[in-house]
Amino acid sequence: MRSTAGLRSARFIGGVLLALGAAVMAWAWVGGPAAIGADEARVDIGIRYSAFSRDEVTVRAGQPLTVVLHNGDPIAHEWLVGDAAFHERHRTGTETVHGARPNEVSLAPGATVTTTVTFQQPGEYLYICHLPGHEAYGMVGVVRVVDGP
Ligand SMILES: [Cu+2]
Repeated sequence: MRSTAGLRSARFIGGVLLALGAAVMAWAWVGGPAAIGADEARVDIGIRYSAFSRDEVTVRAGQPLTVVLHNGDPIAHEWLVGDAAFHERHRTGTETVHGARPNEVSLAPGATVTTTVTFQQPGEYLYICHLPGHEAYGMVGVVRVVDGP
């Protein structure tokens, strides 16, 4: 009967919409801020076409932030996070390879590096790739550190 078919089709469309809603919620969860309130926050930051996959992360002061960096480009990049004075030093710096400090990461082509940084003071700390031209191209993001619990 035609009305039954119509009802089935309405149910089917409802099911599709529910699935879409769930997918959007899952996406929003993955793309949302780092889990504030957890003992440790963890985020993935990919690099593709000289761009960070996310340009904002929020954590609480004193909360360790683990960052999994994946360089999907065939060229090297950096992930250097700190305050304004830190970036001024690195803009004119001569250090070519980083890795000894958790807030300074060098990424070879295709490399995945995991680092953990903890900010004790609330504020905004930029992360930038300081290889020549990359900052101007837009390889900049920010860690927003909010007051602890
Ligand atoms: Cu870069």
